[in-house]
Order: sequence, then C-alpha cells, then structure tokens
Amino acid sequence: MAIERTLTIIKPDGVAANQAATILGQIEKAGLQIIGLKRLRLSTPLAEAFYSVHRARGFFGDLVKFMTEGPVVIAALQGEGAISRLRELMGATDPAKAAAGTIRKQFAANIERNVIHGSDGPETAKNEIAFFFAESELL
Ligand code: 3AN
Repeated sequence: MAIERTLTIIKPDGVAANQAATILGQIEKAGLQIIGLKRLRLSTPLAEAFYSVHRARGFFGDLVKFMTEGPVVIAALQGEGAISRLRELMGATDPAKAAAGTIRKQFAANIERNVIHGSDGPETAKNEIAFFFAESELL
C-alpha cells in the first residue's frame, strides 16, 4: 500500500479528558507518524468552514458548538495506507457501533461527542491538512 497523509483532530471532549496523548500514542503504535501537530481552539467561522460539507445536516449547529467548546489537538499523520488505517483505529462514527479496541469504543461518549476526527478519503485528507498546516510545518 502507498504512503499516504491524513488529518486527525482530537476533539474537545478528548482534550478536556486529558486523552490526547494516549490517543496519539495508540496511533503512533499502529505505525503512523506524526508529521505536524498543533493545539488550538477553533473559532466558530473556522469550525463552520471545516465542516461545511455537513452544513445542511440537522446536527450542524450542535457539531460546531461542540467543536468550539474547548481546545483541540490536530495532527497530520503519514504512513502506509494512513487514511484507511486511521479510520480503522477510530471505529464507527457512533461509538455504540464501534468495534472493540477502537479509539471511539474506548473513549467516546456518543455519536456527537465522539472524541476524534479522521479524513475520509485522499481528496479530503489533502484539503484538511492544507486547512490547518502550511507545507513548511509538515516534517
Ligand atoms: P466521521 O467523523 O466518522 O467521518 P461524519 O463525517 O459523518 O463522521 O460526521 C462528522 C461529525 O459529525 C462526526 N464526527 C460527529 O461528531 C457528527 N455527526 C455525524 N453524524 C451525526 C449524527 N447523526 N448526530 C450527531 N452528530 C453527528
């Protein structure tokens, strides 16, 4: 499988519970390398822009409110099949449906407060990494 890049966000629930390093540690143990890292608090316009694909969904307002409630930790990742590997590690969007051992099964409360984001495809990964990182910040 090819070497890919993807983006993950440890959401405000995970950061508030001091789980960011534990979750990133599991991702590193699985063989993905952290090539960019930052901690910041998303503004409402930034969260709305990041999730603009979900703008028409009923949960959009609550999603933006949640994603701006506290700091997040954002990492650009690189490795063999990084996009699908991260999605496997995360587990299903709804933690109740996530497989045992996945990050959402271990740490997430519900479908809305689900602890982690991961890019869902090559195009999204490229755009989401560029949304948060300059190429010079990826090492
Ligand atoms: P994933 O994060 O697994 O890629 P998406 O892209 O379908 O899932 O959804 C983006 C985010 O929107 C989710 N991480 C979750 O926080 C929220 N979300 C998705 N579906 C729902 C839903 N039915 N109710 C509430 N929040 C949702």
